[in-house]
Amino acid sequence: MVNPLNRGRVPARSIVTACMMSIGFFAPASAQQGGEWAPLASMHIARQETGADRIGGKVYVVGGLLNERPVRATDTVEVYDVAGDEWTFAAPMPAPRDHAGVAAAGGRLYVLGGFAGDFQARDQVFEYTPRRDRWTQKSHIPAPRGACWAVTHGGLIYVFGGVDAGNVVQASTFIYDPRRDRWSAGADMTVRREHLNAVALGDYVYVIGGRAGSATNAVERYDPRRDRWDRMANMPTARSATSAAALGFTIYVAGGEIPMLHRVNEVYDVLKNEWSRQADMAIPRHGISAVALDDRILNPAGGIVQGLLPTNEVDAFIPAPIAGDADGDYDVDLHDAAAFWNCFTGVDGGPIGPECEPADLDGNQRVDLGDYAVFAAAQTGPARGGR
Ligand SMILES: [Ca+2]
Ligand SMILES: [Ca+2]
Repeated sequence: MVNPLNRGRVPARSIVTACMMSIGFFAPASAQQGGEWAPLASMHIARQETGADRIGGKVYVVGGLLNERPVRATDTVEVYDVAGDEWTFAAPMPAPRDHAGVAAAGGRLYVLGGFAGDFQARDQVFEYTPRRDRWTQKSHIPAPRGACWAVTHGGLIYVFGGVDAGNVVQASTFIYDPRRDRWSAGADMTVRREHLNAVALGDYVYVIGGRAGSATNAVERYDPRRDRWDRMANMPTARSATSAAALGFTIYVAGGEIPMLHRVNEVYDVLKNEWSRQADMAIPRHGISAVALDDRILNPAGGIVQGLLPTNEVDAFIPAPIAGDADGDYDVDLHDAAAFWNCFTGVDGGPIGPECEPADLDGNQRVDLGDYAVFAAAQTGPARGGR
C-alpha cells in the first residue's frame, strides 16, 4: 500500500514522466503500430506447441498438444499449400511429439527431440522425405531435449536450449549435419532458456526470449563461423513460447506466454539492433511455430489461454511496408533500385502513375533526388540466405 504521507514528495520530473507514459498508453493503437493480421484457412486439428517449417510451396506443421485431458500429444502432420490456402495431411510421425525442434534442410524435414505428451524430453530424430511421404529415424541428439528450438543455417541444423531428461533448463547448442547424419556441440548460449525462439538471418542466428522459471527478454546472436555468441538489444517485453519469423532484415515476435498470455507484436531490426512495435496479434496465442512466406508470416494454430487450450485457427501477419521497398519483399536492394530509377522523373517531371507510388517516398507526385536520399538511407542489401 502507498503511504499517503509521501504523496507531497514526488519529484516534478516523475509527474511529467508519468503523464507522458499515460499519453503513450492511451494513444490510438494506429499511432504506434503498423501491419495487419489476416485470417487463413483453419487447420483440421486444434494443436499447440507444434513445430513447423517450409519446403518449397508447402509448410509442414507437425505434432503438438491436442485439446484433450489428460494432456495428449499427436503424431499427425498437416501440410499447408501456400498458393492454394488449404490444409491436407502427410504421413504421421513415427511417434507423437510436442515441444520438439523442427527444421527443414536439403528438401527434408527434421523433428528433433521434444516431449510425447508427458513433458519428458526425448533424444530421437525423425526425418521426413516429402517425395516419398515417409519418415525414417536418424542419429539421436547427444542428450534429450524438449521445449528446445531448431533452426537451419548453412545446411546445418542448430538445436538450442530446452530442458534435459531431468527437466533442467539448458544453454546448450547441438549441431546436426543432415548430409552426414552426425552431431557435434557448439558454444553454450549466454542465457539458459526453454520455450525460446531462434531465427536464421543472413550470417547469423538470433535467439529470442524463452524462460527459465520466469520469462526472459534476452536476445543473443550466434555466429556459426566463429562459434560465438553476442548479446543484442533486449526485447521490450519478456516472453516465452512466442511466434517469431523474419522478413527482410526484420524479425517479428508476436504473442507468447508467462506471466500471462501476450498479444504484443514486437519487431527487431537486425541492422539497427533496435526494437519497435507493430499491430498486436488478432488472436493472442502461444506455442506457435511461425513460418515466413514471401510477403507474410504464417501463424498456424497455438494455445489461446496461458497453459493448455489449443485452437485450429490460422492467420498471417502482413508487416507494414518498408520505405524504398519497391517490389514488396521487405528489403531494399538492387531490384528496388532498378524500379526506383525506372520511375525517376526529376524535379520537373510528374505526376507519377500508380505503379511508381512506392518510389515516391515523400509523396510529392515526383520521383526525384529528394526521394533518392530517403531511398539510399533505407538500403539494406539482399536479405535472403541462411538456408
Ligand atoms: Ca525489395
Ligand atoms: Ca517524391
